Amino acid sequence: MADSNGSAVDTKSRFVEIYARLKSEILEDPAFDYTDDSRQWIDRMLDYNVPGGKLNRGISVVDSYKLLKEGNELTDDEFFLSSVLGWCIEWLQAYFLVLDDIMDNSHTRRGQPCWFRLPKVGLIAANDGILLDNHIPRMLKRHFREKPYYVDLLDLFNEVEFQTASGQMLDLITTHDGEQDLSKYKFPVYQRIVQYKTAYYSFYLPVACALVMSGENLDNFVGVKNILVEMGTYFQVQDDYLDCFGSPEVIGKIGTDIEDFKCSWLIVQALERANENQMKLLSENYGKSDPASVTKVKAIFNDLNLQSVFAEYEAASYEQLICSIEAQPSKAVQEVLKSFLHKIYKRQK
Ligand code: GPP
Ligand code: MG
Ligand code: MG
Ligand code: MG
Repeated sequence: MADSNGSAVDTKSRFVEIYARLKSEILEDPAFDYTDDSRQWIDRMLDYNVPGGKLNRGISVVDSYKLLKEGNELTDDEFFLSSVLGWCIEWLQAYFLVLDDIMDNSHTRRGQPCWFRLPKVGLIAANDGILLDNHIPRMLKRHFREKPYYVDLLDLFNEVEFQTASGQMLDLITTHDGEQDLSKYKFPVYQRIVQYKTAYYSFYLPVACALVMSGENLDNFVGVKNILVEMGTYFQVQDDYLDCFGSPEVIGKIGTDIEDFKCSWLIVQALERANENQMKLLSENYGKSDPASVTKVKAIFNDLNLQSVFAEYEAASYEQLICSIEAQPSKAVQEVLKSFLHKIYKRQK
């Protein structure tokens, strides 16, 4: 798709170039007197964990900011600043993923071993996560300190990070309920987990960054926030679906939701549809790490036709989202939301 600053490919390559500058600013941070070894560690840790994803969240800040300016070309400074905010979200994502992979006992991420799986890393990854998180306010301070909206940005990142960690807590402690009684995994329980652990940081945050940079007051965008939370819920349903039915070579990670006893969208749907015998088999095999149990659970998911249940959910979510988006009064805001939705609709990874 062409835009006022050239093609989407061009936006992506300009966005990617900015990473090197932000990394070197971190490696030259005067607040810490780096040794050669520690500088090398951070350099490698950042390259391994920050830039290798789809970059949808980060680039969405730039795309959204452009759309909010309604066709006016971005100055180099505006492109750079919106990209810094985009990279702050990618840093936040790297921080969450490094820690999430430890908590979920995962093996691969973005087509390579999870960071903590590397022999020389192990639980040093926990501290690397803390450092990734600490880099965010340092980047914000360096580039936004003089802006009238600086405090709003800090507040936004703090609030969203708190909501995500709270959602992650729900994701983790809900498995205790499921272990006691699998039938506790119902849709409203699921919805609450994913709204907090995924939707705020993945969907609301990029658009909110663009709005703040455009001088808007976020209190006036509650309707937009609700739509983005709905979109984020749909995105996590896709993530849960791909955890079981996606191909690891395409999604870059091997699913662990069944082994981890997660309250995932698939188990919630399965429990709504299972007969007595299937229910018994699910109770016996869900949350077990041996491959035979996982195979039995997947067979029930297949027998219950969850692939078509998902296809229907996907189509219905899309329709509903488009309908809510078109009820938004501002055309520019509609475009921001539609462009985000089209990035994820029917995604395979
Ligand atoms: C996605 O869950 C949610 C996160 C990555 C947020 C983690 C938040 C923390 C505070 C650590 P997921 O486990 O389904 O993601 P994935 O499938 O990518 O492992
Ligand atoms: Mg997780
Ligand atoms: Mg995980
Ligand atoms: Mg997942």
